[in-house]
Amino acid sequence: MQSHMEEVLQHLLPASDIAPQRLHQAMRYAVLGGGKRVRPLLAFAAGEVSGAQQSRVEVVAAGVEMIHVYSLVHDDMPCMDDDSLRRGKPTCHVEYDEPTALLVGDSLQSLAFQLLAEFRLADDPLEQLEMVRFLAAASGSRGMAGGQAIDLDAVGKPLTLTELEFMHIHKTGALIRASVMLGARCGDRLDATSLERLDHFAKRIGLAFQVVDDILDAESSTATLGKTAGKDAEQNKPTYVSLMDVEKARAFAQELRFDAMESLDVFGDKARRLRELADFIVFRQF
Ligand code: GRG
Repeated sequence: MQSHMEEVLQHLLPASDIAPQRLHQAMRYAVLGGGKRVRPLLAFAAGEVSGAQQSRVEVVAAGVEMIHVYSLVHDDMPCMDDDSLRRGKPTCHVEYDEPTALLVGDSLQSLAFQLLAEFRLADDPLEQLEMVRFLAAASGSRGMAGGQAIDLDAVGKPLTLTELEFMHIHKTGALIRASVMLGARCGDRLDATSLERLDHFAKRIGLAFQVVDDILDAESSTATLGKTAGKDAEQNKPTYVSLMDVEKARAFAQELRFDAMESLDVFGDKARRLRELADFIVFRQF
C-alpha cells in the first residue's frame, strides 16, 4: 500500500518540468520518497470499514499527506523548530532555500484542497463539501495550526498533563482524526453510532501516536528516526516523557491503544486494518 501511495502522490503532484520548475521540484522533494505514510494508511483502513472505492480514498489520502508534509516543511524552518534533517534527508529549506520552503508548504496546502474539490469523493455533493470543511477545520487555527501555536508558546513553560493533551489533540490529533473520518466518508454512509466509534478510535490513536513520538524522541537515535532525536529535552519542551517518565508514558500509550481497539468492536473484521495500524502506531520503533 505504501508503494501504491507513492505512485498516487507522484501522479497528483505537479511534474518537475512544469513552470515554476524549482518550486515543483521542491514540492516533489518534500513529499516523495520518505515518511511512514501513517495518515494515508489510516484513510485506506477507515475506507475498508465503509466499503469505500479505492479511487476516492486515494484522493483523501493524498490530501491529508500533503497537508501533513506542508506542516513538516514549515515546522522545520528556522522561524519554528529550525531543523536540518527530515525523513533521513536535508529539510526542504536546507536543500532549497527558505522562501522556496515557505511556498512549498503554501502550495501543498492549496493543492490538497484543490484535489478534494476536483475529484468525486462522495455521491452527494453536500457530503463532499462537508469533507472539505472537515479537513479545513482540522488543519487551521482550531486544529493543527492552532496546536502548533500552542506548542510554540509552551516552550520553556511548565504545562499540566491536561494542557499538554489539549495541545496534542490539536497539533497531531486533528489531522489523524481527519484521515480516519474522511477515509470512512468516502464509502457507504455510516450511522451516527459508527461515526462516533470511529471518531473515538481516531482521537485515542492520535494521542497514542504523540505519546509514542515523545518516547522515541527521548530514547531513539537520529539515524533510526531519520530526524534529529533528543530535541524535546534539549529545547526544554514539555512532553509525556518529561511530565510522566518513560515507563508511565509507555503504560499510557497501552491504555490508549486498548481504548482505541475497544471502539472498533462494532465493526468486526472490517476494522482489521485499523487494528493493525493501531498496533503499528503504538509498537513502532521509528
Ligand atoms: C507548521 C502549521 C504547522 C504545523 C506544524 C505537525 C506539526 C505541526 C509539526 C510537526 C513536528 C512534530 C515533531 C510533530 C509531532 C509529531 C509528528 C506529527 C511527527 C511527524 O509525523 P510522522 O512521524 O512523520 O508521521 P513522517 O515523516 O513519518 O510522515
